[in-house]
Amino acid sequence: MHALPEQTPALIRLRDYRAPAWRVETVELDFDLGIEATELSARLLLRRDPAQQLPLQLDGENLQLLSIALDGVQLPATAYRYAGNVLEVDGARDGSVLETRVRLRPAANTALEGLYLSGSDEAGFLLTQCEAEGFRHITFFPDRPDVLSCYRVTLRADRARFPVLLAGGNPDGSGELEGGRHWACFVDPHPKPSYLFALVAGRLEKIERNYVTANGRTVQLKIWAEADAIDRCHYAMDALERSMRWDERTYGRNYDLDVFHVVATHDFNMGAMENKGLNIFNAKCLLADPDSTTDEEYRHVEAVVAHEYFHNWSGNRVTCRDWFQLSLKEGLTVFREQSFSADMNSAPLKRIEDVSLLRRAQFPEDAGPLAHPVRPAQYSEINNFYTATVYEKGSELVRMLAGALGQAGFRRGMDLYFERHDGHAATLEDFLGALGDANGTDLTPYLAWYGQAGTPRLKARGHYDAARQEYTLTLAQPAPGKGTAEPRPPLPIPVKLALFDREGTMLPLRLDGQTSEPASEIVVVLTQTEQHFVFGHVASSPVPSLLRGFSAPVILECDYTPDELALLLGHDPDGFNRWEAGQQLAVRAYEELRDGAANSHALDVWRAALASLFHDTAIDDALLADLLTPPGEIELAERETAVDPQRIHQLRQRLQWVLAERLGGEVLHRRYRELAAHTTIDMDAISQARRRLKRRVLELLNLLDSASAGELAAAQYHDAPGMTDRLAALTVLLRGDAPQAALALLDFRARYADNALALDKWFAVQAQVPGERALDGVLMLERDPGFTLKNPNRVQALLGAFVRGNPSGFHRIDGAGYRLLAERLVALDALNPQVAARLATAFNGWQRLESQRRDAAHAAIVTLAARTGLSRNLAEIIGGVLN
Ligand code: 0A1
Ligand code: ZN
Repeated sequence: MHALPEQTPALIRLRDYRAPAWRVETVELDFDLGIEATELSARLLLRRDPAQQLPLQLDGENLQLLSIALDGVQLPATAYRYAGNVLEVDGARDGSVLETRVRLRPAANTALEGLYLSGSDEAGFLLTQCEAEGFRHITFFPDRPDVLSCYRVTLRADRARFPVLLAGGNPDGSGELEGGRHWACFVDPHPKPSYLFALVAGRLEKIERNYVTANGRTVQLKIWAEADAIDRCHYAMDALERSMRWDERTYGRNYDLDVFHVVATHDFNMGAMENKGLNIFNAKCLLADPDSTTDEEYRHVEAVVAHEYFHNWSGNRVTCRDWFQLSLKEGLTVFREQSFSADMNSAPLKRIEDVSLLRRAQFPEDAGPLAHPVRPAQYSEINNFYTATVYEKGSELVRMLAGALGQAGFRRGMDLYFERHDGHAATLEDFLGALGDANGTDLTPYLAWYGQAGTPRLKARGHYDAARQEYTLTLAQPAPGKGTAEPRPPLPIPVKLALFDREGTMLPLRLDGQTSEPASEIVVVLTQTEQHFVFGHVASSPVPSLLRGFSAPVILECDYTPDELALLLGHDPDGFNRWEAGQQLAVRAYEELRDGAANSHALDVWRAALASLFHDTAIDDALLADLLTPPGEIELAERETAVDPQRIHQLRQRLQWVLAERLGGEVLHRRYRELAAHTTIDMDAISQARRRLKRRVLELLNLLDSASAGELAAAQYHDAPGMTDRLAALTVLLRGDAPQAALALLDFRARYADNALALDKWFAVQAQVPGERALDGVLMLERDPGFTLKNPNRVQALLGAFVRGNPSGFHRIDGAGYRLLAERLVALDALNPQVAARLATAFNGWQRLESQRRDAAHAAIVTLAARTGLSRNLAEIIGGVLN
């Protein structure tokens, strides 16, 4: 029915997996580094699987082959063929040594995959990105994660141009060469897949610290950045040390090399990369200082540093058999990071943040044409599968497993997993097998979660029998298999729950047939389509608090009354569920506004409950800020069928206005003044929480009285001791269309003229101004000298913020937003297919738009799909969204 992209690329399928016919035992790489041209020799010791009589085939993309020798003999052109990104070599045996020499062009590599240049020809540095399939852009190799090899890497370069030479592993000598050149050698004793190879070369500064591991190894920690950024690396160093200690304490995992390098670059397609011994970070996930980094970004830096470090075990020591198992390392590592961040900061706030992200990014992905299981069954371009589903939903699955085993049981399971699979490439079955075996339990029912797309629904219904003093909770998952070709088994859904009486007191829980002491919170696991759970000795009709801490990644449907939700919002000691009750209540209030309901009971209950919490001195400022924030526009859109993002924006604004009005201008002003009186630049939890609440109060005031909020914001902007307060004030000025906004924008632009990461916030905040006018702003900002399509962070800051972070601006009824995106994708795809493909996922969900927008979006996508020469990355996404 729809025009599909010209080239429908070949699909790789999980069920076609075969063990490698050829392995590489050792790799010796010898680089002659240069910006315009780099040459390298690779010496591979080959091992043949005797069971497979296949010719030697190596991956290689865009490589200029200079010479090739097998077992010391130069090969004639008739003895090998290089076509279709595969090099086939005749005559190789088990134990053969293959030597190739190739030439690369790093400065011309705009895709930022393989070996490339970060920064300018004169001042920039060279680096590599190999996950997922970048190594084949560097040399000929069986570039698949189940080929593990020991690496020895020698780097040679001009000393003045490349004073710093780094590769993964331990240093193994360095010295001078003729003509002002020098060399350095690195040996990695741990076998690793090619995607974990990395090198960095150029002019970089470092900060360093010694670290002694729990098992007594002294490790040199070195963080490298360009000279103007090195002072912003100290926070990351502290975060790294905290991560290392935490992994020792929590999982008994020690670091395993003598040196750990971390490098910051401004040119990076993703957040960061866990290369063995040489992590490489997008500067925005590593650099931090109070003047240019918000509190939220500080937390993000800590989280990403931890994530990459934790990969050393979950990903590097135990890696993935194939890319279908990506969540084996990513879901697990996200889970480990989330637990770490919860321990370092506030656990309920972290959970709220993570579940919000899941709902904002993963639920829509799982509900649209790009939906895929946590373990996909097929792909065309693996780089398109670094998704919220693989990462965030993957983490939720690990969280369920950890919950099922309990803390000690999960640790036992993880110990066994690491012990069994250390130095090997594993599967999700291996993971569940180890966790289960260590605990004498069978976790295979959870495999079903990995194989199906879509967010499951969980229906909950309560019935109270006063005569028997019994409360029956009925849980159901709508008939699995409906609408799908193959019948699906029901999923195990762990539901953590508590019961409250109508005064808000938690009740002791006595589950039918259970003999142990009553607890105030228990987990029941729904394993069938429908089950009843009966609780005895319940004196009065209770209010259930379900799915506490978001114990399973499902959409809960429960017909709470607004008063029941208000009771949980007011009393649930589980901070997450308290917030969750408030979110559900806010949705009810929103729906009353939307439907013009005669009865505004939910709205009244919601604002009354929040008004009373606003004066509750026991509540944490940051939690209060979150309670005062209704679900975002993307989440609200998920619940509708003919989506009109502009109307959703207006209704949500109205909802917040109603809340602000109930709290009252006087009260909001007073609270703002109290919070502002404590303005500091400190990073402790209380100071951060104050800033968060101050921002929320100012935003609410802005809805009520934009003139006086504008004055407060202008003052806050100019007096701000740090970025959190400054950016919050700028945002409020722009949203309220305040007369002071223009000056503040000019000031910000000038103040951060030399700080790309801070300038990105200047782009993003303008791209996110709601409504029709945002698009003209984006067109103007594209002409700013600071903007370029060549840098992924700039693209994300301006175009990404617009298409993804500004629904009412992007979804213009005239379709101009869609046409702009389609045009930019064409230009971007020619430079960087990975970044183009990621941006293109903003078209996801177009089918659910109201008809005029849907037609306009469809037309833009079809025009794009009809273009020839799209990358495999972009073609797969565009083909996917049209489905
Ligand atoms: N493994 C990294 C993510 C990553 C994936 C691909 C990249 O280049 C295309 C870079 C990084 C992580 O999870 O942190
Ligand atoms: Zn990762």
